[in-house]
Amino acid sequence: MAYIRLFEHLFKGLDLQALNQGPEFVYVLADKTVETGQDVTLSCEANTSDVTVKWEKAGHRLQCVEGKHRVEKNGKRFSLEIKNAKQDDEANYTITVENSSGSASCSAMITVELGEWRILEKEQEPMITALKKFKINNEDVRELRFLLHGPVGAGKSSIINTLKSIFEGHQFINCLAANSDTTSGTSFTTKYEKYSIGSLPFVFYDVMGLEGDEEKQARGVRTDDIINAFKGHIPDNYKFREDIPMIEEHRDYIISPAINNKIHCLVSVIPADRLSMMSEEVLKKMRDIRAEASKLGIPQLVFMTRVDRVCELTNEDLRKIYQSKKIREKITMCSNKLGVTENCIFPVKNYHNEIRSNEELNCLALQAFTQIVYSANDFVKKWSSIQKVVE
Ligand SMILES: Nc1nc2c(ncn2[C@@H]2O[C@H](COP(=O)(O)OP(=O)(O)O)[C@@H](O)[C@H]2O)c(=O)[nH]1
Ligand SMILES: [Mg+2]
Repeated sequence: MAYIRLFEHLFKGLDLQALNQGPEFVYVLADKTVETGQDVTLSCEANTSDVTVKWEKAGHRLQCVEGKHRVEKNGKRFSLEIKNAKQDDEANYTITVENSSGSASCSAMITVELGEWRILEKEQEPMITALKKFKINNEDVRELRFLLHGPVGAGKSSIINTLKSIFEGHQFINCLAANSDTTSGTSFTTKYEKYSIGSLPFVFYDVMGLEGDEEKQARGVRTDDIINAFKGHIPDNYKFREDIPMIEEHRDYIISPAINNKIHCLVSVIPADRLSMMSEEVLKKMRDIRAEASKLGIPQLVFMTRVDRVCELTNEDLRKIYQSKKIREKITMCSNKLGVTENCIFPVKNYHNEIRSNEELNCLALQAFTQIVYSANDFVKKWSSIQKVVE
């Protein structure tokens, strides 16, 4: 009995179990998400303090930087503090505690979210009011004309639905948009049809989608027809033909188009969730069309749709869209594939299964819409000054 007491006395303060079996964690590290610039601490607790501690970042020994990392050991508790988190602090961190009887490890992921990289307007009313009051800077122009262009199923018709829903006060879900299941093969739109937005002086044309694979190569509106549409040679309701372009000899060809017949802004529509799968054929056709628009001085912007399908953060809360790394990456990818600067790319989410009006969704669409309205207006303004010089 006396021996046992002596033994207990000698090893007082030490955890016998840990000595025999090696250390174990009582609390493990937890994953943390932090905004850029914030401090973050990972901590855990073992069943003994008699250990040496090693921290690793992404499988390599952590190089502690002064003022950046602080490693602490306080009895059985261990922590790693990272100050002023930056993108390159995002990693999996592992702690290993070790003594002569063995070792134990646990890991956690630190995710560093981007700060807001663009501002999402919070209120729709000021934008709606400004657009309702909007006056075109060229008295010869009755309405600003936008051409929506992009692959089948990109969400071109849905953009029109979304804007109509905002300005006409009720939902236009699926009255123009195709069902998701039917968008893989054919396009819904073949006519050069004009869509108005309430009684505003803005109209959209939604041209038949592009198809890229070998068999369907001929599908979609011909590039020469789209260029003729830019220039104002194509009349409303003209039914595009895949085999024959609209030519001067055609009875409906507008020979001397006025500014009112022309397209004032090209909107390329790209589905965020299909961007990486888009064929080089389709992308080339889109780039060619953009190059033609550039020659004619037509402003061009990109609406990147279906953003809710590529980012869970955005899907759950659209207000976080401009903090999303995934959306940012898609914008960069889109910029590289189309050769457009990132600030010309606007992510949008369309109404597709929502029943009620949604202010965040509207704000995102209105910001993008406002941008194309101002770009188109600049184009017609420039046109009117060119006309004056000619006269
Ligand atoms: N989840 C989601 N679905 C969308 C969005 N925009 C369009 N869609 C759906 O995508 C499909 C194709 O859209 P549609 O407007 O017909 O494409 P279009 O061929 O370019 O006119 C339809 O089922 C739409 O409901 C969006 O922002 N999010
Ligand atoms: Mg359509």
